[in-house]
Amino acid sequence: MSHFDVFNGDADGICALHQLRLDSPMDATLVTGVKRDIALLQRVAAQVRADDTVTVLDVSLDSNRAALVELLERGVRVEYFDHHYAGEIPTGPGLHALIDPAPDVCTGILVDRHLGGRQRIWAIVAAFGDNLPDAALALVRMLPPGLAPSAGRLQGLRDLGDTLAYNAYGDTEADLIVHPATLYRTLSRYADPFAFMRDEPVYEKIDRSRRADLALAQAALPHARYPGATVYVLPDAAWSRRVRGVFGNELASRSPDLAHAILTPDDRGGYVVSLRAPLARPAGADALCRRFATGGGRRAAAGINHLPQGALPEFLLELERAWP
Ligand SMILES: [Mn+2]
Repeated sequence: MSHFDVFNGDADGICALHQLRLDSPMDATLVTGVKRDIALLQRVAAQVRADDTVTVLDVSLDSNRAALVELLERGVRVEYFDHHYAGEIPTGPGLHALIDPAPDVCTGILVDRHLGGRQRIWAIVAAFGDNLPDAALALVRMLPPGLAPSAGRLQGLRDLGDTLAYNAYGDTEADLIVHPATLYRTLSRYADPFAFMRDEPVYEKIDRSRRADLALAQAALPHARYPGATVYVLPDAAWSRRVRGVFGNELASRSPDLAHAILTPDDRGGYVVSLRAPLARPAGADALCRRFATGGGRRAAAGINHLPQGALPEFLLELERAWP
């Protein structure tokens, strides 16, 4: 009998699993990848046998439905924690699902609920990493008085969440600073997040790369400027693919009245597009991206997985029209 831990490679996925395994250690095969790679369960389905068990964390059930149903039909027991869109949850004795798509919840918080807060410090890191600072602070207030962190240590937990989150950005595993399974294995030796930050060079390594990537992006010149939107086309490089989203966030907070599009070349001669609506009017990004075949996302932040080279003029036109 074997166990499989299947988890999103971002801060939330890693910290959710870390809480579970601090609480009940288990030898497991790790299955993870870049943040965008959410179809993880199908990767493992062929290896799993009927008497095996699987834990799935922080990837949409809807995106893993076929593999999940197949495992359940084979009698595999699956434990599933997630906060993304799930659709209808399969029924059956083999599935234990804790799923809550509320906007102030992340998977680390769901695991915190499941464990009655026994590893709460890591749920706080998860919430910071998933960009839910209010939820993180709510968890901090639930800590016993003696364990409440100082302002400096609180900032440390926030930095740790941001740093773990940054490591999962990229289009393929080759773009990542450290493979998320390696990062998890290193982190898993530490119950204390401050000891991890102090003693593990990998923390400093990711942090340094994040700063260097951002500095390179900040030195880039816009490809186009419109009254209501700015467009960047970053070079075909791993740092571009890592920094795309974080750079978009930074531009948005610097110029809250402008929409921002960040494009990076993809391996099919087109572009991956990350689009942010103006912070001051955070809507319309999803509608614009959905006009293209591989577009989707949320109202404030959306993307196009593959914008063909020939469709770039049309994209720029739509952008100019959406935010005149
Ligand atoms: Mn998450």
